[in-house]
Amino acid sequence: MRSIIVGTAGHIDHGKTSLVRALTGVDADRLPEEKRRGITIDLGFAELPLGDCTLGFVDVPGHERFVKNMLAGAHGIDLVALVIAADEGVMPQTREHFDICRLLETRAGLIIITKTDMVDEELLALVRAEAEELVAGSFLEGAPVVAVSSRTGAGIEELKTALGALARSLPARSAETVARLPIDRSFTMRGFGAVVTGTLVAGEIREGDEMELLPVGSRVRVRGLQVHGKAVERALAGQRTAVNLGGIEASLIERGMVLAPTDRLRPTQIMDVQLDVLKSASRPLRSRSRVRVHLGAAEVLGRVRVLSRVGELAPGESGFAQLRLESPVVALPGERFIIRSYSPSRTTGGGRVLDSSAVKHRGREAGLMHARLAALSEADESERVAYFVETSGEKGMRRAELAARTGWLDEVLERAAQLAITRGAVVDAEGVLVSRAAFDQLGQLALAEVEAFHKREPLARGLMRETLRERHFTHAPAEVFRAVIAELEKAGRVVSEKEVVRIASHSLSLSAEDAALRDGLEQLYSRAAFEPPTFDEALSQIGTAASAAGRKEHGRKILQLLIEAGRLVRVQNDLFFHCDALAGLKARLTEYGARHEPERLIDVAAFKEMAGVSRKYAIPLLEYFDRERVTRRAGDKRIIL
Ligand SMILES: Nc1nc2c(ncn2[C@@H]2O[C@H](COP(=O)(O)OP(=O)(O)OP(=O)(O)O)[C@@H](O)[C@H]2O)c(=O)[nH]1
Ligand SMILES: [Mg+2]
Repeated sequence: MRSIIVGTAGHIDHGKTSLVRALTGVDADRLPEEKRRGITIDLGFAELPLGDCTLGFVDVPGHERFVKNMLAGAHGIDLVALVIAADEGVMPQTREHFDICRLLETRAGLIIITKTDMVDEELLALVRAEAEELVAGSFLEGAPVVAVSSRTGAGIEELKTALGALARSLPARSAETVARLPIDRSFTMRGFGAVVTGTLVAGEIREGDEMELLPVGSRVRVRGLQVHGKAVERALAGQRTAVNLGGIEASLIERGMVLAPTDRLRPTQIMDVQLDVLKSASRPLRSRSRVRVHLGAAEVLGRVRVLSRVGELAPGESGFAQLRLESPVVALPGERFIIRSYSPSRTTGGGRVLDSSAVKHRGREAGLMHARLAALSEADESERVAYFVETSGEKGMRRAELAARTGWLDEVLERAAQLAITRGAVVDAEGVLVSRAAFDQLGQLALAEVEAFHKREPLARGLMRETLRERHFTHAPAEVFRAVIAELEKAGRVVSEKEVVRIASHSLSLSAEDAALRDGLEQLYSRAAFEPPTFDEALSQIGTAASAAGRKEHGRKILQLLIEAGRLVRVQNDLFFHCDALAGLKARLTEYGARHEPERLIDVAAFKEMAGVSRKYAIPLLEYFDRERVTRRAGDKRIIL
């Protein structure tokens, strides 16, 4: 069964509540004060089954002081019933409510002329003409105009038929975003605890669901659900829904809070928007002016920053702006909102959220931001992904952050992300999305750094990965670093070996002199076996001019080459052994172990004798073998592993 939400709209006393009663039999004025004063103060609710669909009515107050309450209900409606009393015609809140519906982009509706029993045909025709003039050029142009009297019942049946036809002609709500219930009422029900109500604007809620109450972030449990006054197991998008919540007290819940899936959405205070100022606004909307922002069922104060050179939007103008709110709200791109002046409260405009999690823009960025937001406002899903990912620069954006930023369901997000990747705007760096531009920029920097390193250190094998990461990737997550290097490697630009990265074409071309030095050193250590010289001794034995500091430095680099190639092994600071000597010793250790089963123990004395080394070398060698997991210390002995 389809649920359609119908919101009333119109001037005070024009017969909205009476009409809802004539249609549904329900008096939507439930507060004692409303009954006493004969006016609607806060939202009222009623429903009307109409064949294959149910209309959920949200009855709003017409009084100009309660427009804020009207707004808490108007955001989620599918159809507007614009009520105009035949005896008064179009009045200020007729216009204001109608403006609000236009700004909220209410999809459809109809005009209902009430109190027909109080006027003659001629006056009725006049009001009808006035109504048609009001809506000319808007979404209500050509909409049905139905004349009724709630007192006599005249026209009520025709109205039901018209409502049914409209309801059936409405396209289904888009199902791209996660569940959101902006709360318009909360109260305690004896024996049940906290109950909240609202129009479920997207997704579905099931009994037993764990949910999050935003912006406070409290975890709550759905203990029970009602739709149109009946207990149900799940509520669907577009339904007036009452939720019995466990895990929270009603006194902590306020109108405007949003019930959403846990860990999915994040509250925000700065957003970039597209803004339309009403033609009827009394003055331009200036940057820094304080306004009331109505978004979902919430009302928050904030300041506008118009993103244009003049810094203001004249009545009737549209543009881009940033809203900086004084308290956090839940907002998603595409959501509509209303702006009212701070004092006196008048509806001055409204618009659409483009980026709900923006950063403050500096004044001189206004022009650039204007252009970027103009593009964003026209962007498809994949382009929006590209935009959001780009705003996070080299930090990139994880799927969870993108989900919070868009409100999209996983499959929608993945589809958009894949398209952005295919189109080449975004790179998937091991799960972190980065803009192609930021990714390539990092690649260029890395390449330049490695090239510069080779120039500086022609004898080194390559630049340490860690050094490279610290230089250029401090703001990027590890995934991005690895992906950048991997891509450079795949493209054949660099080779990444263990701890170092080198340019693919880089090869060590030693001069004849250096090669001789290298070979000399290796032979020396090979011959010395377990009586290795210190490095200084080695250099002087080969007969280089080791006294010159520069030569010594150079010699160290050649030594490093031998170490990197695995020919020499640094066992302790200035203690090097030839790899063959160590391999031989390791073989003898293993053999010794086999001869001493099952304990496989060896003490320092036995080791000294076996290796034929002094104590000076025995301990560092054993510690080296410990590190290499050839032996393990056990008291003052070693187990041969
Ligand atoms: N004669 C006549 N009176 C009506 C009709 N509809 C409403 N009224 C009267 O008009 C007055 C206001 O009606 P409501 O239904 O409370 O008007 P409303 O638009 O809900 O008012 P607010 O919610 O305060 O904006 C009441 O005294 C109703 O009895 C009608 O069709 N004919
Ligand atoms: Mg009323």
